[in-house]
Amino acid sequence: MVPVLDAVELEEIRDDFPVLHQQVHGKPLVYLDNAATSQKPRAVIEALNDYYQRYNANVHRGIHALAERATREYERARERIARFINAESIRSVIFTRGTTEAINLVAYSWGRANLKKGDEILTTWMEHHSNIVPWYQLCAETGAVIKRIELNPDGTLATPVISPRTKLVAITHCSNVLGTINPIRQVADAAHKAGAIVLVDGAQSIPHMAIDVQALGADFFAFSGHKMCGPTASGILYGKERLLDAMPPFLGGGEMIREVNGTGFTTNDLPYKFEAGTPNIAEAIGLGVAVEYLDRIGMDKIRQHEKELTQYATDRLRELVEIQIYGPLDAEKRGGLVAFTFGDIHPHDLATIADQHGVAIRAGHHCAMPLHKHLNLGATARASFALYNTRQEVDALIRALKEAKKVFGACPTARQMGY
Ligand code: 7TS
Repeated sequence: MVPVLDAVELEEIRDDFPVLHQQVHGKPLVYLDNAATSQKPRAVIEALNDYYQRYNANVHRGIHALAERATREYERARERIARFINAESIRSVIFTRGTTEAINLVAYSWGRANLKKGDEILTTWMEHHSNIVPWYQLCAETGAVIKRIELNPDGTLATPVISPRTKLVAITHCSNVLGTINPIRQVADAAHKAGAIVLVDGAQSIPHMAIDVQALGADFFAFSGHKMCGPTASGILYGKERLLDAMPPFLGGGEMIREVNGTGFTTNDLPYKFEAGTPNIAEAIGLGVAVEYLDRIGMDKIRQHEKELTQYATDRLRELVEIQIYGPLDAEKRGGLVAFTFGDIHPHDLATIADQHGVAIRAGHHCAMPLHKHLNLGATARASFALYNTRQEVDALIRALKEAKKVFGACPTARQMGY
């Protein structure tokens, strides 16, 4: 099969990412920790520099030239992002610091206004803590309860059981451990039929595939800029206007008000109602540039490349005796990441040996402790891909794992040592 990105195209993409061209412990860097954060292309780094060097000013306040330019670029980023996700309107696109803040916004604002004792929040076992803890906090305050959609043995989602008490379905689009891509449209249709709304955690999907929030049927869609080639502390909450309009503000302060008098305030229009205080201006502009960069390459191409790479990685990993991969084995059903354990070698030891070979992977519970407990696992190792990764890099990971086996194979196993 001819790869979707040939060697020349891939090399051109890699050239856009300055950080990739370095040695770590005397070996070429192989960065396979993209689910934690992706690297940034030069265009994004330059956009940050450009803002600070040429037009640093606050937005939506000044009428001087710099302030007007900053406001124009900030709002242009919002427009680009709105188009990128096919948002209802630019009013439905709110800048946040990332997925965590976006989900907390919904939990505090929509949640406290709409949930009461006995209401149910339906979620899954494969959520990141940022799509669990805000709901636990909300339940503790309101008396609402959490229910979960079960997992199939292959790591895919079982059919959701939505009760008349379900008010919200909070679900990840793509698991950061199992890699599973969830059937959001089906879940949303079932939820809407039962009168519930759907919040989608898109942190691990939007960097890797084309997203159309309306086609998905998402009422809210949260994501982080830093996992999709954008700056840290950039992110978006997309919400249906109808819902956002009815919600009280999350944070109070400048920008989110229309008028303040001696006794109270009235709120600003969307999206500003939810953007209190000076926002992360440079980061928002940088996210707009990241989106433009991804768009230029094409999200369908990126998805295809990562699918090929994930299938290659899964197949190569499975050549290793004692490897256990979590989640669906078919790359069609998973995003660009593979979590695994390798015999009795502790995942932290695997990550340490890999690092010595220049290969960056993550080990631990990946902020998904309930999932690991549900699967009876302490920790997993995880390789996660981005548009710039190559098959040669997967080969480097496999070599590092074989080395780990040599080092730890002869030692008492982790289990024998009691951890
Ligand atoms: N949701 C999912 C599915 C995630 O994978 C993450 C971060 C978040 C939410 C939180 O994103 P933040 O930008 O607000 O922090 N996941 C990971 C990870 O898998 N390894 O490091 C961070």
